Amino acid sequence: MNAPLVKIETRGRVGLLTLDRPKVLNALSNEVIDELAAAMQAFDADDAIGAMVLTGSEKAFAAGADIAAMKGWTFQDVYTQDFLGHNWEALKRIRKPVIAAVAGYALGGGCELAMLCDFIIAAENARFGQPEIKLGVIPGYGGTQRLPRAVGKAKAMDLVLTGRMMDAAEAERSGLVSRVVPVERVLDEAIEAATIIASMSLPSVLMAKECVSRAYESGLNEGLLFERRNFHALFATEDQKEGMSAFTEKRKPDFKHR
Ligand code: CO8
Repeated sequence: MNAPLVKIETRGRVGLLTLDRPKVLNALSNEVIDELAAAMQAFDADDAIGAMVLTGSEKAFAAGADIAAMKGWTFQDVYTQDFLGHNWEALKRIRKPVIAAVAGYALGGGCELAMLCDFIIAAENARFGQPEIKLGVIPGYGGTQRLPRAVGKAKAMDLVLTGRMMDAAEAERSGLVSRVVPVERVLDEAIEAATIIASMSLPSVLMAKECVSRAYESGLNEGLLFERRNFHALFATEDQKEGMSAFTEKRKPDFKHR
């Protein structure tokens, strides 16, 4: 049996997933994405888990799709096997929040994988880029779509057309990442954030994620209506009663996640 490509652990109510192909800087093959999707789906279905963290190594979150594997493929191969299709779509359907803890390179598919997460906490040594143009192709899983939504058209065009990398400071200034911390802090920072999220009422966490995601996928009026209906729906939960009672009684809420 082959060694696992993704390390799967838990830290309290947090599911921790670590890409583990150090020799090729965590290059993403179909097998990696299959393993990742299966692990995330299992955490998504696990009542003991409230949020997830996805990380790589200090040198590389992921240096992109596996170029050695892709080199000889033809249109027929990638189209008929639906490369970047079903298994990446499975990642998109994960309902619990996923934080990317990015140190080192997040390039090509690696940058796209980080952007697929709900937010990115970066180490000071992080480098983001979409260098596919240098290989004679273009980004294949959201680089031309999620990047402009995150950083605006000008910077996205710059990165996608020149293939240059941006450092963590530029990524934070541009809105791609939510926080930048020293490299030795990045995983703990992400686990602490995920632990806070996992301590909140699960129905409100799921709805908050769904609503913020909707901001990227719909017009303002539809998004506002979607938000209001979800807000109304949360008044049907036990945790809304508990959260508001705890506030008025000046104690910590004891959420039951229902
Ligand atoms: N695929 C396969 N192997 C890789 C990749 C990769 N993307 N990146 C690095 N490696 C391998 C190298 O070949 C090398 O192997 P070996 O030791 O056997 O020669 C090893 O990792 C270490 O790499 P380097 O020696 O190059 O390390 P450096 O520190 O000198 O350079 C870089 C680090 C700058 C990250 C450099 O490795 C690099 O430029 N890598 C390629 C980056 C890239 O072009 N990424 C985009 C790939 S295309 C893509 O992602 C399409 C997206 C589609 C959606 C997602 C699909 C999964």
